[in-house]
Amino acid sequence: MVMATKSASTETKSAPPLNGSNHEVELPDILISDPHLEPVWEKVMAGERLSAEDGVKILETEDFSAVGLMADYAKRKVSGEKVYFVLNRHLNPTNICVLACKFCDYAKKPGEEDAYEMTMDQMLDHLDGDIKELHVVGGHHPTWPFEFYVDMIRELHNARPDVQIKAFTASEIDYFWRRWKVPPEESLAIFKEAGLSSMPGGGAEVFSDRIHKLLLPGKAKADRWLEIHRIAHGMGIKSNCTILYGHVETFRERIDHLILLRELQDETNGFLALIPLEYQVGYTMLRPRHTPPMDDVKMIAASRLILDNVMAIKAYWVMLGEATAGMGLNFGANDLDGTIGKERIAHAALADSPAGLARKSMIASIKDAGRLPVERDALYNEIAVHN
Ligand code: V47
Repeated sequence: MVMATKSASTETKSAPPLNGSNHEVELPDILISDPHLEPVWEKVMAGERLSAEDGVKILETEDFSAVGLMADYAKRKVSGEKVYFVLNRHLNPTNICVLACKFCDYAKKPGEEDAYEMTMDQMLDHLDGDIKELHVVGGHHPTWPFEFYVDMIRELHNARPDVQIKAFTASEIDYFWRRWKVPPEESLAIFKEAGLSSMPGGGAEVFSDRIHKLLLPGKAKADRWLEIHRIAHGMGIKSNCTILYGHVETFRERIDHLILLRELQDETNGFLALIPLEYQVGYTMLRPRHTPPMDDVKMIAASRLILDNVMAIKAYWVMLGEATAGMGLNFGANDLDGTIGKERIAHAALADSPAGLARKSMIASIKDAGRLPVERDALYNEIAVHN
């Protein structure tokens, strides 16, 4: 059953405390040159919820330093000087996909040049070194049976029970229903029993019927994406959430998307992190150029300030590049994601970031931003603080 989502509300109410982590933070003295930001800062100082209109003002302003300081204040209240990272690998088992999303360079049709399907041994090879998290996301394959995915999770888990498996976007879980008639409650229970630990946040794109019609016909819509995460959270499966920005969406559509995520988080408290995904222009070229770095960091700041109930906001270096991601750590982000290994989705769209980073590069980037690197697992349990 598809459940109706509430429309993005603009009401003002207080932000809820975040999982017991409320750091004492001195109020910064912010010199605001854009008068539109003054009421926004008043609300942030008072711990009041921002409205959709406030969010749009943050994206529109040219007063970068004020926005950065506001978001940094909100971030430090949540996690102090800490910036998290995880030793992880991305596993993309196949790029063969029945969908044809207009922003995606990764998906291929069967038999097309560069289409691939990994063997189980190739998948198991991703479990190398001292990784703590395996991120598994792939195409919506036309013929791989549901049982193959269950075996995949079981074998990966049995090979390395110490590695937490974060697998399958809501869009893939929806596809298992559409293709194999396995409802989300059932597929998630089976995957959990086989060793799945949490879910990634992909497939959300932008929660807007206009964008859905334009860019992702046939893919799970907003209501369904949110419903599947609601089900997962109800079963004790934590998840992440994303927004894909920097293509044909409006600022208001971005903020409405964040507010729908905030509403679900109020209900379930099941989201661990938001990852704002910067559109990689690649060959799809919905826009001629990447989002400029200053707009990327404003998007991070807006995410932090609107999503007052989600602990981690990631500066995803794979899509932003290391330099912009480093700046993001001063605009409200408190997570650099992971070491990744061989990532294929952004790199198919010509991302020019390196294929993977080592633990020492993650630590160096976080220290360069003046922050405290904290190594975590997939569920944000702290493993080591690197002073
Ligand atoms: O769902 C596809 C996006 C997502 C492009 O949960 C593109 O921790 C930009 O969701 N430009 C997959 N984005 C990546 C993802 C993710 C990444 C890192 C961490 C987590 C997490 C999740 O990539 C897809 C889609 O939204 N995508 N094509 C593109 N050209």
